[in-house]
Amino acid sequence: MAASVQYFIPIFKRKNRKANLGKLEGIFMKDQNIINQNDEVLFTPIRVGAIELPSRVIMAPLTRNRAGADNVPTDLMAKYYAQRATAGLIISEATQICPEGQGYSATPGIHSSEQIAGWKRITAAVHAKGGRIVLQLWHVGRISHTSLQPNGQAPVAPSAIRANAQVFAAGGFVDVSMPRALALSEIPTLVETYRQAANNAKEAGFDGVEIHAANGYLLDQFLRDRTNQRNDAYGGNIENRIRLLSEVCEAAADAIGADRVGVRLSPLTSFGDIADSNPQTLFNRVVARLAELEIAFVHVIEGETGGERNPQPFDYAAMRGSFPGTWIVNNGYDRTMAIDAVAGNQADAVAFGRSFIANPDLPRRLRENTVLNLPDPATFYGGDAHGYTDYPALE
Ligand code: 8OZ
Repeated sequence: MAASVQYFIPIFKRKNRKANLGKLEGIFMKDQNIINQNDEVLFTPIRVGAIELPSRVIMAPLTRNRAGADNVPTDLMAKYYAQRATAGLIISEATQICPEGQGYSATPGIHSSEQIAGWKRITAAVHAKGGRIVLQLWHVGRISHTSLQPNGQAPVAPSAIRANAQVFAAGGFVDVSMPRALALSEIPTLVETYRQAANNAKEAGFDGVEIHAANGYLLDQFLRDRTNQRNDAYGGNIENRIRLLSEVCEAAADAIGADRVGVRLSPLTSFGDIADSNPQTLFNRVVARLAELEIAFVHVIEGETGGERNPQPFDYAAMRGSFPGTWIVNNGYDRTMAIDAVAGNQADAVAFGRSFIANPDLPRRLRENTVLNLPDPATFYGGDAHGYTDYPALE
């Protein structure tokens, strides 16, 4: 905290003091809320690899299940993302890199020319509004059902271990299917699929990619010892379990530049029936490897995804180690928590999920400390414009 005050006061002094005081008084009188100088810390610019952000308020990736036929992104999705273009950075909803990577109905892909064309309309709409957007690259691994897989085949995973989890398929929620273990010979093809997806993202006009290695999906399944029981170069010790993520990052970096690649991690989540016997050691090492690869950012979900922030002790500062890139945090942050995290240097930026669903103009609302619309969970997954593009912005 002390460091942040020292950091912020000189900036404050450089500005027109009188104007700032007037602004602060105005906000104070309107909301009966004491605004302190640190509040502006979320609205200082930051460079994330090659991407310049005007603020540290990030839109988290949010699965909304509104893709069209053949998982092509729609014009309604373009409207939704463009409405949120004032985010410092938009991280797109999770997007499958290949048909086998799908685990829920109506999630978009980035593997067909129609999907690339659909995303092009979205990136153009966001850029036209002055925003920035990266694509989250997704392969669900074992979190899928045969009805969502090409030819009704079994989903793939590091090991043939079925998750105690459900996915949303055409008829509603169903238990996931028994996966088959990927053969060693299939792994280079998988890495190439990520490379192609990163190239497709570039072609579609994205500013970069976020590799989804969180929430119990394929790359997370390789990282953790409950789900990865392989005895080849991609399983066993930590170095081997990290290998696939490392190769995927290298391939994406080779395709579009390491300064346009980030990774999302969730060291403590049990989402997707995932677990590891020693997450601290594992994730310290994962981030050290990502630092060697010089990727632009790490985006960490703290605690249980969408739930308990401290389910067990964990040292996030140790996980961050000496990672020199941007550190984005996520999971239930409100305005005060976000300001404290950035001002206290626990994070460079904060990703907001649910509050971005309900508030297309969230950055402005956080800056002015005004009331937030409440999200309606009944319209999160699937449906039409209702609960998607009809949340009001401030006048
Ligand atoms: C909610 C519903 C379906 C998928 C994640 C991609 O948790 C998801 C997801 C979230 O990362």
